Amino acid sequence: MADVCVDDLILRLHDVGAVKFGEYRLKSGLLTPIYIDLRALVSHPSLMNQVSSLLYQRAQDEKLKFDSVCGVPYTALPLATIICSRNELPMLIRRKEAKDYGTKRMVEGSFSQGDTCLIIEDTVTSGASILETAHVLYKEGLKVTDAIVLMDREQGAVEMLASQGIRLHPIISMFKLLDRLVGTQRIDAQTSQNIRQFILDNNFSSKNRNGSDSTVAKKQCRGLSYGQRAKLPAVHPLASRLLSIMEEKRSNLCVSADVTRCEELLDLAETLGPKICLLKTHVDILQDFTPSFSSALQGAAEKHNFLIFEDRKFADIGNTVKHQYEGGVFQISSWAHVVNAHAVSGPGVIRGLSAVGKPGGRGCLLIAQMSSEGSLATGEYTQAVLKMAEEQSDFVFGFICGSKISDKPQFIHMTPGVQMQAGGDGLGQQYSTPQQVLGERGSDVIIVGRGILGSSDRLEAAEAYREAGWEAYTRSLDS
Ligand code: 5BU
Repeated sequence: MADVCVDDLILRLHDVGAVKFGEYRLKSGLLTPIYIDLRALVSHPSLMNQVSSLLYQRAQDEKLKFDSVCGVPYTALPLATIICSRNELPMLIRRKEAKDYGTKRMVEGSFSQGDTCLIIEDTVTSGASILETAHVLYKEGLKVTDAIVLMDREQGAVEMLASQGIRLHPIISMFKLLDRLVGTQRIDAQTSQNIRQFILDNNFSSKNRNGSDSTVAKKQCRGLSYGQRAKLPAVHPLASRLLSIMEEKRSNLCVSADVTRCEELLDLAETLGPKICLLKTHVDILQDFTPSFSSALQGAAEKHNFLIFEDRKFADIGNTVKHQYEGGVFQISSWAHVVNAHAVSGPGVIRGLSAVGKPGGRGCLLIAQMSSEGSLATGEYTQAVLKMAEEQSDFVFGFICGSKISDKPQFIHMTPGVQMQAGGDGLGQQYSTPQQVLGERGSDVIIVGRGILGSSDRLEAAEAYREAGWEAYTRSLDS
């Protein structure tokens, strides 16, 4: 009976345009031959009822025990509402916008500590959005053991969630959907075959992560959360640490602490520390640098769990940058987790820096593009930088760039020139918004200086950027 209902549902979904074939470019830039968009369901009440019944039926068939139901925002929210209303079950709402995060509740509805919550989702690719909702529920003391999803794209979500202790129960799987549509002559066998190949080539599950030539490492990193990327086999240990911090603190914000006094910089580290994953310095603009400043900064980084990035932009021959990195007044390698370099002098610059930094677990970003108007770091130069990074990925773990330039999820992309409004500063700096940088151009980290430093309430401004950055990232995850 359930199978008949599913067969019928597949055709109805196709009828209302919720399953589309062609070439669709996801926000990540990846071209997909099939696009599932269940947002349109709300315009079809009888379909909404049919889907909700099937989801709830599945919970009963599996004899799932739960105290409440939570739909992953937004598309699954009305489905969870119908299920709860019809069956008189308590519902929980996960807030997506945490306006006053930390003071406002992230989960609405009443529950007791230790209650089990069943998650409902409309469609899954990697499973990242289910996991994210589960994490919000865990933080409130709830348990999540099962999730039911209408449409599983069969790209590894079942395995990924199982590895996190969550059983995923799909109603429709991608291959079943294709079979049904071929069987009813709605699509031809070749289209189906192309999609199957695409799905097999783009599987995010950990069972495929078996080294540097794993499928996942070859593919786009969108769809993988920061936390998942932190666990990839090919990831640099420092990148792994940074990605874990980003996941844990829900922050992809790097503050550019461009101030000229040590006290003010330490004050920034102390105040903004909880909001950021990285703090970026220009140590050579400090008027009163002393070695005790760098110890104090390391203390703040330890306390608030962020990494220190000295934006030194090394650009000389290998032998010279070795001295500049390790010695002189600043002894950068002793306190900065991350530095960056221009690749203009060739790969020797990385070898020189690596000789100093690698033994201590430090890492380097290559400047592949710049935010300033008229920058020469474009086109072939950017491609050459990418190649150089790939050749020395035991020390280089990412890029300074305007948009994502590498599909390898182990590389972290960081973008300066970010403010809430696009524009410029009159001296060549060009600003984009967090949504443009993270949502549309696929970068991972926003670097913000004057957007925060120029505010009368720097903490409030940092929180606004953190929130905007996190929103842009979560929205792009399953797109
Ligand atoms: P702003 O105040 O948000 O414009 O500061 C940007 C910071 O990032 C500043 O420290 C620059 O030196 C740094 N930066 C940049 O703006 N653009 C680049 O391409 C690179 C670094 Br590389």
